[in-house]
Amino acid sequence: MFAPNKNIQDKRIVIASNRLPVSVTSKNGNLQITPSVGGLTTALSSFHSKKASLWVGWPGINPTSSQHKKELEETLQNNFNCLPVYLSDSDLRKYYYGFSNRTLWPLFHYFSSYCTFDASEWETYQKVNQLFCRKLVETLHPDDMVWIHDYHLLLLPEMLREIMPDATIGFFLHIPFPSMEIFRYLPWREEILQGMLGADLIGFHTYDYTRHFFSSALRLLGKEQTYGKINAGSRMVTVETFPMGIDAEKFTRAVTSPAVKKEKIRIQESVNTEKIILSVDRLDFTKGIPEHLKAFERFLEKYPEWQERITYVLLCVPSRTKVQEYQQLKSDIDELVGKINGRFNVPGWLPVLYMYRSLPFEELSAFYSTADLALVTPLRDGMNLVAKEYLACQDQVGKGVLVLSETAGAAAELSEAVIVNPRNIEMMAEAIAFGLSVPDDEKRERIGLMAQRIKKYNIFRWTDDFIHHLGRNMEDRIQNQQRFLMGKYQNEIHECYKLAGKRLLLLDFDGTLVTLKKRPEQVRPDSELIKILGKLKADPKNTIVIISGRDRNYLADWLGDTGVEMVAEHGAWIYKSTHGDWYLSEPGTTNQWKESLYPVLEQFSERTPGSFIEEKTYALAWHYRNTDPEIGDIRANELVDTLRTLLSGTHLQVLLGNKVVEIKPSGVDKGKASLKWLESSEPWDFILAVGDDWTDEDIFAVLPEKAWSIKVGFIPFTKADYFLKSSNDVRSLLKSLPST
Ligand code: ADQ
Repeated sequence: MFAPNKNIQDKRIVIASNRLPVSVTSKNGNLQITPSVGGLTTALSSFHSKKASLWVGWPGINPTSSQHKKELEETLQNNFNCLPVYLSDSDLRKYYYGFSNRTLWPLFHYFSSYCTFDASEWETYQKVNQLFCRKLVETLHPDDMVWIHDYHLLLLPEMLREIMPDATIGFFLHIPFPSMEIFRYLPWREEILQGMLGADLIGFHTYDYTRHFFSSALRLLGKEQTYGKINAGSRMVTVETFPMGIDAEKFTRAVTSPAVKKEKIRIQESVNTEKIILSVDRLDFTKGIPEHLKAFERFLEKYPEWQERITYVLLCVPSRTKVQEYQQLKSDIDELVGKINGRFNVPGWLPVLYMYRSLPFEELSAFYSTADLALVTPLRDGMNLVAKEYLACQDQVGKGVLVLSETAGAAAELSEAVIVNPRNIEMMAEAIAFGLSVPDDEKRERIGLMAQRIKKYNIFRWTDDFIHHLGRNMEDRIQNQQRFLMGKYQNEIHECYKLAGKRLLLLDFDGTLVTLKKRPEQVRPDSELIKILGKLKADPKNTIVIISGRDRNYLADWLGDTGVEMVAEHGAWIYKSTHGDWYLSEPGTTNQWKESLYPVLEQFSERTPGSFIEEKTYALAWHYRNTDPEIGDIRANELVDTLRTLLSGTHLQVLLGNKVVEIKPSGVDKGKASLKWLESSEPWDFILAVGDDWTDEDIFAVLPEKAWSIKVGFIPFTKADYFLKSSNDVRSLLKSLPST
């Protein structure tokens, strides 16, 4: 199915988003096609037109006859490389206006009081995601890369993965991913997270959104991240930050074009004040438009010397006009504009010039390059491309100032802007006054630095970066899949086992032969395991060694009768049948130190509910599996740091295992313990080592090349050559080893 060596650049990229980059309407039976407005389509259209990708989405219209459908589909395919997904009025009402824009949009922007949670809208949301899934399945070639966009299609990655397990799927969220405390309000939060985790690569605009996603995955699904990757069974999902860029050159070039120059003259003639302030927004409650207006009003009030010398141009593009809250917002804005213009009524001066429509590119660029100050102060915004478009147009002009909201994703990159709290009207009014007073040199410097940055990390770098990461993840996935001990490897291992005269099986216990439980004492070997070990041991060619971090009394009690050999406390104690009793691997090991270190662990236990201390003969272990997962990890790292400082220069070492911090004598580990068998005079011709924990890596590290090493659970950062998914699979493997 895969062609891993095919150059990633050559692959077809299939984009899926709610809207196509063009909107279709019909007038007197004729199709009318206009570019869709919005951050996602504006930015991605540049990429789509340069790389011949296919775009799947809603065209804005449903065909009325088969002739109409044919004409529509041919036009979209031939002229725009687009493939339509048709949505009925009821789908649109419940999936688009409903679940997407009355549940997810407000929730993800921290407007939880605006949210509705309606089960039938959720059902339609699932149904529409299925519609997209079917369309993709019909269309995809095995070599394609699928790139799914935004909050309308959060379930699509997993739906597609179920039908096409080998597909290469990327997902990018254009809006914020909220903090776990907000996200958890969603009744279908687990389903949404699972849906996203169907992708190979998940991208967010800022590191904060990425962090929030990790936190939700951990707390709501119990899925930990390791080096930015989340384990999704037999795949790793990479989660990364990709701050979206724009086609900066296109805007910069436009400023000097005759069409834009002409527009600028027209603007300067119609707005005949000394300075212009500009805002450009989709009309949406997240954009903080009433707050912009109130800040401008306050500015005029506090700095009356600017009256009659300045105009605030407020450009709003209509959006979601069928949603009642948006209609209300529109009338609030109309009223505020009327109030401000009425209040400062002077013949010949209009303080606020309000335009409620979508502007053609040239006119928009002309406004950007004319404005002395851009007021980009959304209450919450995934990124905000307007800020970047303004900077690209000011690059040549260099006279502008950007006032930017701290809650826009763009603020993470544009620190030279005048950063404000968008709910603090007084602060914004001051920022306007400050912005207008900045000396020209400083303006040029600030704009120059930011413009440089957005030119470098533009929309093409952004898409390349995303696609490159997706390709890398795909190659890793193919390689890792080949490491799962299935099919031909199972046969091979059986064959080697059968032919061998002397076999050594080094097996970890917890997490490898038995599944992990909340507390160590809840785990006991069951009769099946005893039977498996007994059968293996009965073969005289076999030596079975259980290598565990457990106390030796537990092991002796549980496994003593099976005749297996044992290593306890990560290698401190050894039990060999030839020796007949337990002995210390490092004679002279002491344990008086436990007395002085116990209080340190006790302090951490008191501060971390759910954690507890386990005392072994030559080790102390602090378990934190049952703590709040984030606090547990933080405290474990703190404890490791504290102990490393305390123990430097002593004969003790600290070990961070699977939800356990352990102190034990240095010179003792599972690897060194394994050498007691590996380096014996026995002519081993079959060696198998299986483990799930970081401490088992020490065993893998000392194995000879011919050994079979198996990691239980899918964590690619391992020295083991193969993977098995669970302790059940380990048992199946052991049971399947042929009798000789
Ligand atoms: P949007 O919420 O749509 O995008 P934004 O990033 O600001 O927000 O993009 C708006 C786009 O619409 C800009 O390209 C702008 O030029 C255009 N636009 C606005 N008003 C216009 C007008 N009157 N006429 C013509 N064009 C107009 C979502 C997220 C953002 C994120 C983007 C991209 O909400 O946070 O930055 O996706 O990921």
